[in-house]
Amino acid sequence: MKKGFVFDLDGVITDTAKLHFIAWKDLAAMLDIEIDLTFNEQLKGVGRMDSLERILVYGGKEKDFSLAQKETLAEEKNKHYVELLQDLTPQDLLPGFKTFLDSAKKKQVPCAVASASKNAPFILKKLEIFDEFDAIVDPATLTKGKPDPEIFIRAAQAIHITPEEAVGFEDAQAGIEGIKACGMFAVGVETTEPLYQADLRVKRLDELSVDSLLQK
Ligand code: GL1
Ligand code: MG
Repeated sequence: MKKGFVFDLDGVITDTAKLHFIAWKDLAAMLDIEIDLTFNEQLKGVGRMDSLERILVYGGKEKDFSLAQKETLAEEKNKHYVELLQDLTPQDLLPGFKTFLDSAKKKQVPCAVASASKNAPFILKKLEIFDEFDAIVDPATLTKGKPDPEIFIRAAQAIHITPEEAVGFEDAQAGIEGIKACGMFAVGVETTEPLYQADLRVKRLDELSVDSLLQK
């Protein structure tokens, strides 16, 4: 029996994965590195500095910048990303998410957010669902990023359940791996690429019934 839900944000709650891609693609272009959607799959679920490192390695420029320069580049990407977020409204919730969340809340299922994004609280406020969550893990307090399970373990703790009692929702392969590594039940929200190891795969969350998930 499951007792609580743990959601990734970008690509599960809202389609900000697409905005991250725009901001990273522009930053990479400035450095003469071209990234495409296939490469972007490797950035999904990966935090800001690690994403930048992966882009630099991909472009063969990992040794070209000091830490301070890399921090400036990451800040620049974030500035652009935050600009792209300004127009976000509840209309930008992914289809089916709100219906599913409302149903979970009605049944008093505790819900947490496990996102590597430092912008998660801001985005949830823009989407007008910040108050619906019982916990939001602060990624600044983590020692390891996805696919390490740390963020999912912390999310379960924050809603006072064990990982085995939780269902995790992810659109990134790294996220599914983290969910499975701590014994959670994994729901893969698939857009383009197939997600391996997911216990269930859906296109949108309202394909699922809260009751049947709680019985997993
Ligand atoms: C960071 C990365 C993004 C994305 C998210 C996780 O977000 O920069 O590209 O991978 O983590 O979905 P942020 O910059 O908002 O902390
Ligand atoms: Mg995601």
